[in-house]
Parts: sequence; structure tokens; C-alpha cells
Amino acid sequence: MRTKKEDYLPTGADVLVDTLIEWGVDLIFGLPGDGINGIMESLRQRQKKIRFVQVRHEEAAAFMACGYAKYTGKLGVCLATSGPGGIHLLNGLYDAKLDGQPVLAITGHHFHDLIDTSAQQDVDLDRVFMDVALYTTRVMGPEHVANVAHIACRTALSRRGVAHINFPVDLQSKECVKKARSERNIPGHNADLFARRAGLPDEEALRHAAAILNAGEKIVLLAGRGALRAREELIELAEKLGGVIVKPLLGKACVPDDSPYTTGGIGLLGTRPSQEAIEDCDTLFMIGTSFPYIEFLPKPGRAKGIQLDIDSARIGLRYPIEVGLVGDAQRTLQRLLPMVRRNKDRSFLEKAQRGMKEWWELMDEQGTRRDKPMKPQVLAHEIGRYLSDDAIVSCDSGTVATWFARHIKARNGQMYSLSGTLATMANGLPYTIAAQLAYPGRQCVAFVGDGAFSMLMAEFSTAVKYKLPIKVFVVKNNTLGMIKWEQMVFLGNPEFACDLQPIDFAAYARACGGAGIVIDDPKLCGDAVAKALSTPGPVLVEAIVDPFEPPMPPKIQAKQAVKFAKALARGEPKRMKIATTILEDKVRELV
Ligand SMILES: Cc1ncc(C[n+]2csc(CCOP(=O)(O)OP(=O)(O)O)c2C)c(N)n1
Ligand SMILES: [Mg+2]
Repeated sequence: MRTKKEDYLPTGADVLVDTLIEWGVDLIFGLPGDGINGIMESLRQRQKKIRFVQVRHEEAAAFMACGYAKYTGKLGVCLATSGPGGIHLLNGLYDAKLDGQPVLAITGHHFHDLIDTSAQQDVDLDRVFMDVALYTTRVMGPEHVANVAHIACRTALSRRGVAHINFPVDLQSKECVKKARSERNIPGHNADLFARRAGLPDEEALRHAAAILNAGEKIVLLAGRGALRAREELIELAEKLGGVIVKPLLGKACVPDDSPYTTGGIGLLGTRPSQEAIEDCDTLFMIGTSFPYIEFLPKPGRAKGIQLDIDSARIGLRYPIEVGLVGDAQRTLQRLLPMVRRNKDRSFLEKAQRGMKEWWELMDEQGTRRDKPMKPQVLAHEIGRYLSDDAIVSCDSGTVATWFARHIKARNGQMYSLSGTLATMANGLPYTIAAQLAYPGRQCVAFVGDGAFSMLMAEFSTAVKYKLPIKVFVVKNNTLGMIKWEQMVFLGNPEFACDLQPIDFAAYARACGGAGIVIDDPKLCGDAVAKALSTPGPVLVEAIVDPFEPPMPPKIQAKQAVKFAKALARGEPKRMKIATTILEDKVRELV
């Protein structure tokens, strides 16, 4: 045993963890296993500098890394053991890949000299991760670690995606010895430095874009996640152009919902004024968005297109644009603004504002209904009212995303996210845990479906373990609601295999050591939401809602109505209840 400090030789794992620390990583999400024991030991010894957060399922660790990256702009890091542990990470890593988030995944591998011998947990994760990762490599020895770790961190950050290091377990604990280095592997030739791009398009492209904007009369600014830090510039541009800001869901917080320049969301869970603005516009300016539902964009050629994106590979991805601006949204808009003239014709904007007035009246009507069973919109409406100005709200895929999109009004200073492009379930709770770890003083809220929550519900105990005062609203309709409606409305089929066996979520939360509250009365909902938000510690609210409330599209297409009628006629088991709920909603919209 060595005693003198100068005799200390770092292990391969020490080098990895020290490199992460050099890159400013202070949080790592994961679950131990015998394939990563060496890394765990290095983390144990460095607890003051880097915190390990233990999850119950590695998928959650990857979601946490992705959510952490989304909410902080920093590198998210997750760690899993060899074989099954690494495989569990995949869904969360695809979430990061598809939403362009910098995430580093570290996995263990078998003893280096047993790899590819059908040994236990002998899965070549560096090959498994080839599609999801921009950079995936296998460590060949402790002297290799610094080289690959620097590249992995830099690649994830600069190319905004997933990097992966697969680390054979024996090499993790092996000490670095000078003579083991190959002669050309001279130490000290790396830098833990990430240089940001200035991010500005060239002058000519800017002038071209300004000319198109100045010639346009009905301009839509489609502002996604890349526009989140360009709030003032977006508003100034909309004001000058008499244009309308339409927000794909990842851009929900780019301007507050009460801004007179926005018509809110787009797509199936968007607003009617957004859809009308898109249908009517002559110019479409896409800013930091790769909104994937192209059927909701103007028909090709109907509007002149401009696109601004940090990644030139995304320019022209969704629309036949005439000019592409490659750059940072905020800085590019700052350059563009002086080139843009004020549009005197305000009629396009004013029409959208009239539409929004009606839209909000409809949303308020839906959000303040007092009938039982409680409408899910009522819960979302009350959450929106009582959230604090610094709230960070995460959602899952499902009908819940519709209520989240329409009824929780984003305010200045808040943050909102969900799995945008992968549209996975179960990310909402891990995102919220990551948000709370990143911002201990802020209000972190999950708004999730019962189906999605139950996929990774064990992570509620992670919040209890780490004393994270998250607030989780589980929208309990005892069904995979979104799919039920899709089967009926898109395909004309009666619903099949969507019912969920009810779970007493509030009791579960208490069993985990948190608080569990049930809300089922719309009259008491506001008070209960306020109480839940102010209850210290982790709180789960089980909100029992009407399973028959449909997530209506902003405008129903005739073919959807026909399919829906067919589904009811073909023996939809709950057709009477469904038909009356929809009829009732429709009548309320009209009166
Ligand atoms: C991992 C995953 N599995 C399946 C789906 C397909 N899917 C999308 S929404 C949904 C239902 C969600 O149900 P729930 O969480 O209860 O929310 P609700 O629709 O009832 O509001 C399903 C199964 C998905 N998006 N992701
Ligand atoms: Mg559900």
C-alpha cells in the first residue's frame, strides 16, 4: 500500500472523473453496477466536487441528463453499468439526440480480455450506441482516457448531441503508469476548453432576409427552442413587422402567453388563431425550430420562407425556404432588426389578436368548468394560475401535452419542456428531478399522465431520497388517453387495449415518504393546487379527471370527423359517454 502522496497514481476512472470535473461537470446521474465499480470508487473519492445522483432506472438517468442540459444549457452526464444498464439508457439518449441536447453517456464493459467471448453482460455498447451517439468509443487503457474524454465532452457540446464512452471494468481500476503510454501519446496535449461560436450569418444573407420580411404583409415568426433566449428581439421584430409569433411546444417559454404578439402553440395541440395565421401568411420566418409536423406548415410555395438556425444542417429541413441564416437566434435578430422597416399594415396582427381573445375565452370557459368528473383542463388552468414566476414545468407525451400546451399560460421567467421530437412518455418526472437539482431554489413541477408516470414512478422515491421539493401532478384518467383518441379519430377504429388498471398514486407517494394529495372536485381544485405547491418536500397530486374529455384539434378536419363517427359505429364500447361529452363540449363552445 502506498502512503506517500507523490506515489499516488491515478486509475483510469480517476482520469475520467477528473476530466469531467475540469469540464465543469458537477452532477452525474446513474445507477451502480459491477461493470462500473471503478468509476463509482473515483466518484466516491471526489464527492465534494462532483455529485452522483442515484436513480431507480437508468432510462431516468438519461432523461435527467437530457432535462438538465435543456434547462441549464450545460453538459448532462449519465452513467450505467455494462449490458442491461447501458441498454436502459437508450430511450433517454434518443430524447437528447432528437432534441439536440449535449449529453455524455458513460457505460461499463466487461474485463478487456473477455470482451466478445460471450461472457456475462458482454454487450458491445460502443457498437449499440453507434446510431444514437455522435461520438462513441471504447477505452483501451488508462492512458487512453484523457484523450477520449476531452473529445467526448467537446463533441456533445459543440455538435449538440450524445457522446458515449464505454469503459472496460478492469481498466477503470488500473493505474496509469508512465511506461504504459505509447510513444506518441505524449501527455498534456488536450484542453478542457469549449469555445462558443460567434454565431452570425453573413451580411448578404441578412440583407436578403430583411428584404423578404420588408416585402411581406402577413408574417409568421415560428419560434422554437432555439429562440428561447431571444425574447425581446422576437417581440421587437413582431412589433415592427405587425407579425405573429407562433410557438412550437419547445418554444413555449420564448415569449409569455399573454404577449399581444403571440397566438401560442401550433399543431394538433395548438391554437386555432395559430393555425389561421399559418394558413393565411405570406411569409414564414422559422427561428430555432425543427417542428416536425409539416402538415401544419403552409403548403410549399404558398409563403416565402426564411429560416434561422444555429445548425446549418437543419436549414431547409422542413420548408422550401429562400434564405437561410446560420447563427445564434438572439445575436442574429439583433443584427437583423435595424434592417427591417415598420409595417404600417397591422391588420394581420389585429386579426390574430381578435382570434386570441376568443380563444382565451374558450380556454377559460373550459378551464373553469365545475362539472364532475373534473375536466383535465381545470387542473391545468389552476396550475397555470398558481405557479410561481420562476417555475420550471415538465410534461410527458399524451393528452396531458394538450392541456399543458393550451391551459398552462407561460409567464416571463418560467421554463417549460417535454420530449419534443422523440415524443416519448415518462421523461416528465426525471426532467423535474434534474431541474430541481440544477435550481434548488426554484419551483419544479411535473405535469404528467397516469400511463407515463407509472412507467418510471419509482423515481418519485429518488426525489424523496434527495429531499427535492418537486411537485408532481398526475393526471389520472385510467387510460392511455392519447392513443384511445388516435385509434378512433385517425383510424376509425374502436379503442383497444388502452384502459389502465387504476393505481392509488397518492398512497404510493406516501409509501415512498412524500406527500400524496387527491383532487377530484373542480370547485376545490384551485385551493388544492395552491396548497400542494406550497407544501414543503416532494408532493404528488393525484388528479382524477374525466377520461372522456377529447383533446380536440384546433380545427376538426372533415375526414377526422368521419373516421370518428365510424369508430363509434363500429362498436366503440364507450360510445354513448364519448358522444355526449363531445356534444356537450361543442354546445358549450357555441353558446
Ligand atoms: C415510450 C412510449 N411508449 C408509447 C408511446 C405512445 N403513446 C403516446 S401518448 C400515449 C398515452 C399516454 O397516456 P398517459 O400518460 O396516461 O396520458 P394521457 O394521454 O392519458 O393524458 C402513448 C401510449 C410513446 N409516445 N412513448
Ligand atoms: Mg392517462
